[in-house]
Amino acid sequence: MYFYKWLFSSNHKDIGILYFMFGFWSGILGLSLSMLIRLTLRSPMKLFIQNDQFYNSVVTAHAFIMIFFTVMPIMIGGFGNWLVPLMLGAPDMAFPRLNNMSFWLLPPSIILLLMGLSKEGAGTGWTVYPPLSTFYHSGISVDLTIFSLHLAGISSILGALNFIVTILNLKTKKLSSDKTTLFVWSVLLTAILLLLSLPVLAGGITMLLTDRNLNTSFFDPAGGGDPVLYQHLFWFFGHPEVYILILPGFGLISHIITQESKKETTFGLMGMIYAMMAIGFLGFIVWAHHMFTIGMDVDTRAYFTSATMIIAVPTGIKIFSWLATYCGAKLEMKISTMWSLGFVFLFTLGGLTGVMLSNSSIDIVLHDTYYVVAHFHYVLSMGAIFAIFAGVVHWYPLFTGLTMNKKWLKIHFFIMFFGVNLTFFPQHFLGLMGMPRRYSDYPFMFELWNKVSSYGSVISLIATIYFIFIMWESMVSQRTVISVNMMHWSVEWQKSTPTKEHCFQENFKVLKS
Ligand code: HAS
Ligand code: CU
Repeated sequence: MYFYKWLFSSNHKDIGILYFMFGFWSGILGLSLSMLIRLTLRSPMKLFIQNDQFYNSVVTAHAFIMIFFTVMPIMIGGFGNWLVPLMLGAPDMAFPRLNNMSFWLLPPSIILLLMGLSKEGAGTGWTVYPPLSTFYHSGISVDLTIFSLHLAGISSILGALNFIVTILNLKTKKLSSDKTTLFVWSVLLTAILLLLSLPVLAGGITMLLTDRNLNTSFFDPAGGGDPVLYQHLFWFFGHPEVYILILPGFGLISHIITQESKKETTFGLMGMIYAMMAIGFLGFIVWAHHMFTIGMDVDTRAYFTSATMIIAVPTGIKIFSWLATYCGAKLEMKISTMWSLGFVFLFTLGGLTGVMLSNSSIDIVLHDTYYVVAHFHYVLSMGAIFAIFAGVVHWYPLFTGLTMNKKWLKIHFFIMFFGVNLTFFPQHFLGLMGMPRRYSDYPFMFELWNKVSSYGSVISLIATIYFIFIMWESMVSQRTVISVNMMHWSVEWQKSTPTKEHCFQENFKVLKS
């Protein structure tokens, strides 16, 4: 039965498609929540969401949905499942049924999250710091959110195990480590990061759960605990998490840039691999740059500042290697070229503001302001999401057997580029003016840039609707072409997309007529 095919599938391509559809759906949900935020902030005096607890819960849900249910499923679940076995020459993932389970843990997880939102709401931010998340949230929303994270965490850990085993064991004999493609490397390193960081989050939120329900006091000074312990546990996960969100994107961009510049590999292939390893390693020893305001002693601040700044070196190696890959190539402004160049430019902007924030003394001023919000949206909305768009437009024909209208895609790119920059660039100014994050109201002096930002978000919304239209059009316009092709034409059309079998046993021989 059709329904069974999707429910019980152990085919990496089908599961990849499921991840894409799930991630896309959640992305629209996350986008909708962001529109509620921007509608509220378009002017002072809370003219849209008037309940502060609800406003904060929307912010929290927006972050969780975008991180755990959009970027991670699409990049690792979607692109990872689709491309890793193909790039390894493996028949499928090492544990195909575990792969199915990784995916199907996500829908219950997001349902728990949304149940939390529909009660009194977890107005804690995605960091879920106590005591706000303990004493000041007495309902069940925070518990539901914790359970949601448990499930999403198990899903990711199982997926990570699967990718590590697949990559280490299932590659064809000839693939030495320098022949293993950069996307596969990026997924391997991401999986290791996931495996080492998620259990720490799981521990932290489980301790929070017992503090809330079983009278422990890990994070309560009245019982000998310390709320700062939670922050350490959270950020020991949280900082590697931001590289989990971007490393697979780095992998995608490397492939696209290599192909679009018509070269065999990126410039400095080994440098790229070592840079990703260095980013992954350094990502584990910089976590307290999120906690400069807790009252840290000066030596610790000096250490975390310097360690954080070092990450600019391997990241810079990647940026300049991408540019060097493009160097000398005859650039055709194809649509995936545009997204990849957009990625390199805007991710760099976001990275540079990160280096600003890594200065502990500057961060005392900028922490919890919109400057931080601008920083992470440049690396996420314009880094991770641009990488996803680059990958989607690049591999859409492979994944679906369809092609999208190239001219429209170009227009979409420009609308989106304009929209996200209009949304997030002014937030740097708001941050420098001192506007704090996670409030639904603000003084009138912040009105102008908030208005501009809200208009920008509407432009990004229009771009997204336009993209949905382009995808829809690709499906309806090519349905007849495909059926004609399938009857008469070349051999690839005789297979459905994705192919029913796990993989071809041997390459097809295409006979020229
Ligand atoms: Fe970040 C907060 C520092 C990369 C995501 N980051 C966040 C948050 C998120 C996030 C989500 O040190 C908010 C969390 C929350 O809810 O509170 N971040 C950095 C640094 C880097 C960085 C140094 N972040 C990312 C990536 C993310 C991400 C990637 C997701 C995809 N970030 C911070 C800090 C905070 C922070 C503070 C805490 C702020 C606070 O107060 O809360 C680096 O990995 C960036 C490296 C990239 C570059 C660009 C390319 C490099 C070139 C080489 C030359 C550059 C040099 C630097 C030599 C640097 C081109 C020159 C420096 C100049 C300033 C000109
Ligand atoms: Cu960080």
